[in-house]
Order: sequence, then structure tokens, then C-alpha cells
Amino acid sequence: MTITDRITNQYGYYTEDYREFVITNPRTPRPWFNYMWNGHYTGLVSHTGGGFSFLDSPRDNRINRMRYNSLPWDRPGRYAIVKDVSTGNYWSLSWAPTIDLNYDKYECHHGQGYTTIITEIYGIRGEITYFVPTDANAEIWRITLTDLSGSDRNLEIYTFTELLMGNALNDLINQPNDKHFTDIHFDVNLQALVATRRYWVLNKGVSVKQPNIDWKYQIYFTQTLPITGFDSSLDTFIGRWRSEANPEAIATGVMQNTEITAGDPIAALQSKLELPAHGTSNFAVILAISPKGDPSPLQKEGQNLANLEHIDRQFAQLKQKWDRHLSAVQVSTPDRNFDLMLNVWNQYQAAVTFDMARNAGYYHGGLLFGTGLRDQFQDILGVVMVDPDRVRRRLLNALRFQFQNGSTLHNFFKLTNTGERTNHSDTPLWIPFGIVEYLNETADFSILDEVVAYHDDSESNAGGTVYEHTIRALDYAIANLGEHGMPKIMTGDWNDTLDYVGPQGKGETTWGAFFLGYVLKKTFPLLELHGDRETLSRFQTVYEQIGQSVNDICWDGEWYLRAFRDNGEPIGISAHTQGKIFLNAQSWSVISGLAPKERGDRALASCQKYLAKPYGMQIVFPSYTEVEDNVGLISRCVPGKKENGAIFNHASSWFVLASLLNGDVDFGFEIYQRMMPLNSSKDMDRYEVEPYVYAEYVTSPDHPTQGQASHSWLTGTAVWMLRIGIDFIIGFQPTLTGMAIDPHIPSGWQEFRAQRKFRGKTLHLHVKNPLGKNSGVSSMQVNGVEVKGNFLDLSLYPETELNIAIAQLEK
Ligand code: IFM
Repeated sequence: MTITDRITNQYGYYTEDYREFVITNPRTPRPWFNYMWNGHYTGLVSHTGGGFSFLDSPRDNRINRMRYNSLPWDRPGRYAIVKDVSTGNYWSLSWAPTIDLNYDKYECHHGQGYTTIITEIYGIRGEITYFVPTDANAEIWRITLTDLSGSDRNLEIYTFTELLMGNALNDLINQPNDKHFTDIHFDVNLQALVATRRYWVLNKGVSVKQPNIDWKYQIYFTQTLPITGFDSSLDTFIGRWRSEANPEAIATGVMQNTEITAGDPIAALQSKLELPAHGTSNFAVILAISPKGDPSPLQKEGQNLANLEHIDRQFAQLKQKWDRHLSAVQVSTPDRNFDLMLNVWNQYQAAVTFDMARNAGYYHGGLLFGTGLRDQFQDILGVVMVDPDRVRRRLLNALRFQFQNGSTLHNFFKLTNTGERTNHSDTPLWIPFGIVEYLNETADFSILDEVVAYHDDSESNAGGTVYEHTIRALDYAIANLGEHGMPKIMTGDWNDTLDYVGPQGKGETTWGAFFLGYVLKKTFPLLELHGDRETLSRFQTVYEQIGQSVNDICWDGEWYLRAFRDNGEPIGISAHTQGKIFLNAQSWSVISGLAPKERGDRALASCQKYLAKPYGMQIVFPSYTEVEDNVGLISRCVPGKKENGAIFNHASSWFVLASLLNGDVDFGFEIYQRMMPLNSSKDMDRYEVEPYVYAEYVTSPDHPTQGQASHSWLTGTAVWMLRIGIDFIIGFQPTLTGMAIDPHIPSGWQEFRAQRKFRGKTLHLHVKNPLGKNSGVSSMQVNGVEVKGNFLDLSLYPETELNIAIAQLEK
């Protein structure tokens, strides 16, 4: 690939294999983050080395600090500073915090699970790679320094990170008291700073009443170069009226070797390094955590984290892990942006959302949300193709937060197993959604017999099977239908900001009705296979009734209204001056199969008329400009942002799906394209956030900052765009009994190829489209043999590699 072929923007480009996004100008509009994590140890790392880490819970078990509400928003971080002793010059290997210096070169390579920053300045090339090993609760900063000047160099290396250790919310609001419990010493045998805290807030909130327990972990901070000094007092290391950009210890070259029992903690180390002319030095910094009382991870035989060869093997393992992960799906189509998203970045983002939910991000500070049940059951969609065992465990874990009556907590925190019971009307329904998706992928029906306790079970009630959990979620929703025969909206539905539409328990949701219909329908094949005819026929009746109710009372003429308030007044109708048309009520009328064709057509055409914008679909139009107390937060939010009229990508993806299902494939694909980050970020200085992952929203023309995006990374958009791309555009649609092949492609695509792993086999698909159609497969060849229809019954094929050829699309 020549430079001009590169997929590029003003701040960087994708490597040829799309596996890295390389930032070449560090002055990005915002910090651009990446994740490094292994399911327990997680670090956010920005393109300047900023960010924080935690073990399991970003609220309860934070390792190092993040400074909220200050600029730049990625400080502090994990810094390695090199000092040239002969000149006194010092500089950071990650650009920040010494950003005022004139670097000759800067590059940040964000890859899957690692970030490498390359700099050149003062005749030294530095390369620092941050990553979390797959099998150790630690982070590694792997460093290579090379002399470019041709002279011998006398260097000092300073590495440091500000510690928190424990409850990050408490650290934020009670910091002056919280600093009386720190214990840090330098362990001479280990050659490491060892840090802990004699106190841990591990209760639901932070309160005046204090717990009486130790933080149960110890942190180890070391580096593979001989250590010549250390500090654990932040004040001492930084010095008075200085900052991380010019610590006194670095300016003077003198570490005070502080071992603190009170005060703000830092882990800072100093080493000396003689680098010969043109010479190279390799070393690493290790920040590890393990339970108090366990042997130090720095001493483990054969797995010594402080051993450079072991570290390099771990990095190779990480790369192999991602090679395997991404091999689940690979596509080759005429649209390079589409390919790079599906093959790498969309799969990667979906893996991040699977582990982070809406919890630990730059825009989700990790203090409030925990793991949302609704999000969790959607986020499995990205990973289930790759790691069904992990998804199985995740589903069984999340079911513990369902009550006996079928309702659920809205969210939960990993370490405390507590959460909020908010009564969002849709949350329980994502359980059947997730279970059926898991079964479609795996056909692992044994999960249905697993027994999981309900959240309100007593000792004597041993819980219910997964099958029962699934049915109870639906029965809870059915038991909570309102006067119009539609679900009561209660605290809100998928749209969290419709939170005051139905607080008295009367208001009803049209989107919720379509969603309930969709989920009911999704369970029909499962109920059939399970032989549960009684439930099947009951659910089929409810499905019909919902369809009848919604079509009787929710059709406004050109689209479906969005909800009824407690007092029976509708919202989302043409007679209103604000919030006239809501996207979700239209898309889901089609997705659920409950809109008659003519109404579905008109509803989607209205969306096209009022809601289609250059970057995707606006969630509601016109945005609310006046506060409406009996609608909720949506009308308090400024117009054009978030749920109040932004291009809300998650909802926008559902419009794409509805369009594909409705036969409007070219327009649906066009919206898909508009939403892809490289397209929506064309005006990068306006868009601001990472151009390699989806953001939750892009500001619509209803706000002066239109085109500005926010809440990147942690959004349900990731899994929906991924699965709409794989299942509906490419057309691999898994079912309980096999795989339907049903592409929906733009008429301009003359052919494409794709590959997907499925139940132990690899499916290779080659679709030709000589007639310039969008969809319609009436026959295909499987390993050279003609098959009628588009369904692949895997039991007919002993082979593990299946070549599926489609000669033409017909619709
Ligand atoms: O549905 C929610 C999601 O759970 C969190 N982000 C906002 C969405 C819409 O309100």
C-alpha cells in the first residue's frame, strides 16, 4: 500500500492490515484512548500515556488516579521520563506531560490490547509499549531506547504513576481523610515499591459510617534496570508548586527514598543508564497487583514478571489472542471502511464493551453505573462468536440479578453484588434476547437447565432454571401491560431519559410494545424446540394482541407515536411542536414485524424525511427546547445532544436494520456508511473523539456544535453495527438449527467474500451480484453441491471448511 492509498485523516492513519491506528499529531482535539485488559486487570491508556487502571471494579478497586474535571482529561498517567545528565534536558517517552518540548517525531500506535508510543528528541529514539498480559494481573511498560546522536549518552530514567488503591469515589470526595491509611515501602529483596492501604470502602455507597476492613491487595512497582532511587510521597517527588511535567526529583536528579504511611501516594523509581553511541537498551516497568498474603508476582518461577524474555513472550501471546479473536469473522467487500470496521475495529470495540459495559471509560468515569443488565445482555453479541464459554458464564452471572417475579436490578457492581432496582420497563426483556442469541450461536441447550438463584431467594428457595428465568422475564412484562395493552413505561425504557413519562405506573411505551413483540417472537422457535406448546401459544396470543393495540391506537397518520404519559396524553405526534417524531418507535415497528407493510414503509419514509442527517439518524425531531416535567430528562438536556435529538448511533443502527428488513437496502446501507467513524469524523476538529470506534452520539444540527461526537467506545452501537454488518449485510444469520445465508448489500456491490467461524466450522462465502440486486438467495452451492434455498443445515456436512457460493442475488 502506498502512502496515498492509506486510510487516513488529519491526525493519523490505519496500518495496511488495519490492526493499528497510528496517531501522528499528538495535539488531538481530545485524548484518544485505548484499552488494555485481561478480564480482571484493566487499564485505559491515552495517546499520551494518560489514564487509570483497576482490578475488576473501577469504582471499588482502582489502582491509580484519574483527575476528574480538569484539563487535559487524561492526567495523571503512566510516565517514563528520560534525562540527559550532561545537558539536564528531560522528556517524556509518551509526549505528555512534557508537551511543550519540540519533539522531532511522535507516533502513537493503538492496537488490540496495547499502545505503543514512539518519540524522537534530543538524539534519542524512545519506544514505550503499554500492555496487560493475558495471564497476570499487571501492566507492563516495555521500553526501548536508541541513541541517534552518535555519542555516548549518560541518562537517568524516571518512571512513575500516582496511586489510589481502593475506592475511587471515596478518593474523590473524602481525599483529605482517605490519605491516613497508606503503607508503602521499598522491598530490597524484590527491588520494588510495595504499596497497600489499611482500609477499604467496599459498601454500596460512600457513607459517614466507615467499614473496618483492609484493602485486600498489594501493589508492586518495579523495573528491570537496576534501581538507584525511589519515592512514594507524591508531594516529595513532585515538589512544591510543580507538576508531573517538572517534578523536583527529576530536575535535581535526587530521589528522597520516601516510604510513606500517610499522604498522597506515588510509585516513582529512578535508574541510571549508560547508552553507547548508536546503542540500544531494552527494559520494562512492571505494575502488578495481587492479594495480600499471596507470593509476590515478581518472584513466580518461570513466570517472573520482571524478566524481559518472559515479558516479550507475554506480548506475543497477546498478539496471538487477538489474531484468534479477529479470525472469527473476516470480510472482503468493495468498501474498505466497512472491511476495516468489521475485520478489526468494530470487533475490537465490541470486545471492550463486553468487559467494560458503560462503566469504565473516559466519558464513563467508573464511579456510578457499574454493569447495566440491559447493556450486558446486548454486549454478549460481539464476543459470543469468539468465546461462547465466557459468554455462558457471563449470562449465568447476570441472571443472579433477576428477582423471582421476573423483574431485575437495572445494574450491578461486580465486587459488591449490589445494584439499583430502578424499574426500567425494558431491562428484564434483554434476558430472553441474550439467551436466544447465545443459543442461536451455540445450540448449547444445556444452559437452559442450569439453575441460578434469584436475587431475592431465601435459603429455602433454590432458584430457577435458565429457562424459567427467561420465561419469567417475559411474564413480568406481560403482567405489566397498561390500559392500552402496551407495556407500562415506568422509570423509562431503552431511552433512559423518558424517565418521567410514567412514574405513576400508568404511562405506556410504544417502543416497549414493539420491543416486547420482537422478543416474544424471538423466543417462538425456542419454545417450539423445547416442546413448551402452552407457553408458545400464550406468547403468540400476546404478540397478536400487542400488534392489534399498537396499530389501533398508536398510528399518528405518518408515523407511530412514542408513548402515553400517566395522564393518557401521547408524546411523539405531529400536532406537537417539539418531540414530534421519535426514531425508535418507527424502526422497531418494522423490526418487530408488527407494522403492516404500508405503515412500515410510511414510518421509515417519515424518518428519512425528518431524521436523516449527514452523520446518521437523529433520535427525535424537533429536539425539546422547553422543559416538559412529565417527559423527563430528555427535555432538560440541551437540544441536539444525547437523547434530546442527537444522532444517537445505537438507535441509528436500528434504523439501518429496519431499512434492510423492509427492503430499503441502499438507503439503509447509506446510513450505515454515514455512521462509520471515519466518515462521521471527516471534519475531525469538529468531531473531536477517536475516529476508530463508534461514539454514542454525534451532535445534530439542532445544536451549534453540530458534528461534535461524544461518549466514544462504550456504546451499544458497537455490537449492533457489528452484528447488523455480519448478520444482515453480509448475511450470516445463525438460528437454533443452523445458519441462514441472507445478504442485504448495496446494489453497487458486484461481489464480495466473507468468512465466519460457526460451531466448529469455517464458512467461506462468495457472493456474486451480476444483476445489481440487494438481496434474495434462492439457491447456493455448498462445497460444489447445489442446495435449494438459503439454509445451511450443518449436520449434513462432516467437513470443517464449507465453501458457499451464491451466483446471483434476485431481489
Ligand atoms: O439504553 C441506554 C443505555 O443503556 C445507556 N446509554 C444510553 C442508552 C439510551 O438512553
